[in-house]
Amino acid sequence: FLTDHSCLAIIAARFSCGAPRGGAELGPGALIDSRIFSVIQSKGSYVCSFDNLSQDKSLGNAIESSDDSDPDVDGMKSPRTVSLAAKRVSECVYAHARQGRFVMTLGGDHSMGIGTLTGSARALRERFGGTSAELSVLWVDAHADINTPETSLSGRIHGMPVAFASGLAKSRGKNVFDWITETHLINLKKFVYIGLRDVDEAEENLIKENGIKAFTMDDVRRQGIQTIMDLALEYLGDRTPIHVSYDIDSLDPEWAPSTGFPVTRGLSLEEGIYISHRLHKTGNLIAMDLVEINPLIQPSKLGKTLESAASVIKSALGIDREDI
Ligand code: B3U
Ligand code: MN
Ligand code: MN
Repeated sequence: FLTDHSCLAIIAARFSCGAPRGGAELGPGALIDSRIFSVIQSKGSYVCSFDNLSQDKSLGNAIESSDDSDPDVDGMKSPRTVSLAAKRVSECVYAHARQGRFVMTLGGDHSMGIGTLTGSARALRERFGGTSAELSVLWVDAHADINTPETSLSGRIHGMPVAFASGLAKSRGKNVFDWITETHLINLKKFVYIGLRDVDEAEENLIKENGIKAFTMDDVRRQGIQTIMDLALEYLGDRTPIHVSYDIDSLDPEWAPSTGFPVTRGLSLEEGIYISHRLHKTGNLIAMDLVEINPLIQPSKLGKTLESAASVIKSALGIDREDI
């Protein structure tokens, strides 16, 4: 898909407004400070560019979400703040992807997935037109993140990105997410989950009703990650650009403790790396998100979490551990 793999656009999405507590906005800085991207530039012969996006203080943040400046809309917490942040991410991803660059977005909470997926989908529509190269999405996560404002029990938008990016969710009140138009939307028929193990009942219904392909952790344990990747890639087809949205909580807390919603029985680091490796081998990977690292949670184990994230990122870029 003519992605210029020598140009790597790194977007630091320093936001936590979609999550119930702060800290995730510090994830991108921690990853960048770990110098992983120096290794990537030297070993992978990539030229990296950096964009920094951060929360607009005037709109408040997750901690002050009941703040008068951004009252709830349809039960959503911090709706305007999240919408504005996601819109900025969307425009930034779009601008790079439109030029054929590989886009790597570092989070930040997963509500930014609204921005990354819509930015990728729009850029591809413009570059290739129609449905000829419609975006495929692999969502690697313990959670399904497909609540709508109506089904969400928390009102937190990091549990809703799949619904907004696919058009399942529409903000009826106050037109908060009105910037999302047809051209931004992903197709749920070209969407696969891997790693699910903490899914709300309403989310399970949405997955069934919409016929979404989902491989849970039980599936991974039963069939093995190799078979799961065979099935996932076969389902998406071999002539399709792929965007992977990688929530670090897909990994077992043993490997990624510094995250807001750790869930036991997750992927081993080896399995997480294997997913990335297989995606790289397709030659069709055009964008990656690595989200939900929270340096304020289990700070003594942040180093381990960052190392795991770096391994997953490097294998997606074709830099294997033997190379380093
Ligand atoms: N499904 C729950 C919990 C949750 C989803 N994603 C995260 N937590 N990280 C919700 O709030 O929608
Ligand atoms: Mn997530
Ligand atoms: Mn998650």
